[in-house]
Amino acid sequence: MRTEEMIEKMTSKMAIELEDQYGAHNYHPLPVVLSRGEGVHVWDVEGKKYFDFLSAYSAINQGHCHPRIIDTMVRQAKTLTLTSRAFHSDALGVYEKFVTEYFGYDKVLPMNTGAEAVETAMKLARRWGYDKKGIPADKAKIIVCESNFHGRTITIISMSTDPDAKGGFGPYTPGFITIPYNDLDALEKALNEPDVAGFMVEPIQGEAGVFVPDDGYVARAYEMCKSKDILFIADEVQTGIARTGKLLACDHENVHPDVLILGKALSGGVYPVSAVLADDDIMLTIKPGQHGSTFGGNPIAARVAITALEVIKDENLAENAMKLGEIFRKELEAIKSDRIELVRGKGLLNAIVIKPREGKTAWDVCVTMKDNGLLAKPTHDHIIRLAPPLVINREQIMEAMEIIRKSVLSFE
Ligand code: IF1
Repeated sequence: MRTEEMIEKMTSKMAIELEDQYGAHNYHPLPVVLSRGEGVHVWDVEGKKYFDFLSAYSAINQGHCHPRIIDTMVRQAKTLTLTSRAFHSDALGVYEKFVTEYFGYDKVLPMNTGAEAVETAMKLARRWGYDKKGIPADKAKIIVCESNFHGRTITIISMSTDPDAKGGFGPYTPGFITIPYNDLDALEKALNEPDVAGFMVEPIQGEAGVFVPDDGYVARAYEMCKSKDILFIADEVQTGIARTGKLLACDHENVHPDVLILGKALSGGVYPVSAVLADDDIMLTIKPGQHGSTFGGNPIAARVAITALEVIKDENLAENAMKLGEIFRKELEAIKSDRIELVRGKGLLNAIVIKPREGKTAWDVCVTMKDNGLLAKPTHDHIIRLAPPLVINREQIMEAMEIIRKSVLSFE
């Protein structure tokens, strides 16, 4: 069958079979095949409508196919898509000024994926450690937390404590000190180790199951790093861009990270755009030719990111996430079911912990929610992350709540 014909005649069954036959098996998706997205909704190939409560792991904060962002992308795509950084473009400098003023830093290093931005932040921390702090060559260490998730490259999984993410891919990159999350005593001890350049942390651990640390943890950790002249590096790839009810999760504690890592919703989910922001004393330790990427800072990424960030402010999406998140958690806590062990989250980054019983796990609850018209995905066996686009309104949250309630209670 010709490609056009296949697309013409596509069914969910066909799509799944094609992926199984021709695609790597590095995911285990829910059995649903999506073909359209708009706002908080997606539709499958057969035309069934769903609430999207994953938002592509918080990349779709502005809602699917936001018209303003799409318009910007289409306009730029018809004009100039990619120059590489061998030449200047008329889009990059404008974006760099916009994004550094938006978040309050001297400079930005533009990349594409979150993992690339995390790798960039680690290279920056090491270079700053050697050039400014006088750490002996090849001795720099970065403190990270257990149950972290920062991406899938060999160096990033070298600092992972998740056997699925890390196992079987050695040898690993050295230079990491791992401490328990949300444990300031452990951090204090690690900060006294020699040659530490930075502490990299998610202000809320997303993949681990939306672990919200104790109030004050981020602020205290930042102060402790400052007292030891160690960089506080915030990975806000998932928690940033208004997801937790503030522009950044660090804003809940008025922390301005030394190095800020952004990705995902930086483009509203329409294009891979990530960024590392820092002030000159850190950023200028990387010299011409010492770092880069073919697509980093390309004209489409630059224009799209400006529009995506304008939408966040113009539509008050952080305030909306804060307000609706509170309502959402209250409604979840009101579900009378002992299947729900606990509810946790901040803004519209939330999770429920499901008590497995008679072999039924979070996966089964997600399949039932799918059948009832809402898409979410378990993270680990017993936790379901619930993270709709931040453009969701109160009526939609209540409608989605009914689906979640009905689905959970069907396991009573
Ligand atoms: C997958 C998880 C989430 C991230 C944080 C960096 C990155 C991510 C805090 C890397 C990416 C994605 C990766 C994707 C699924 C998703 C995920 F389940 F893997 F762990 F969100 F929790 N820092 N997270 O969350 O960004 O290179 O992907 O652009 O790998 O399955 P990326």
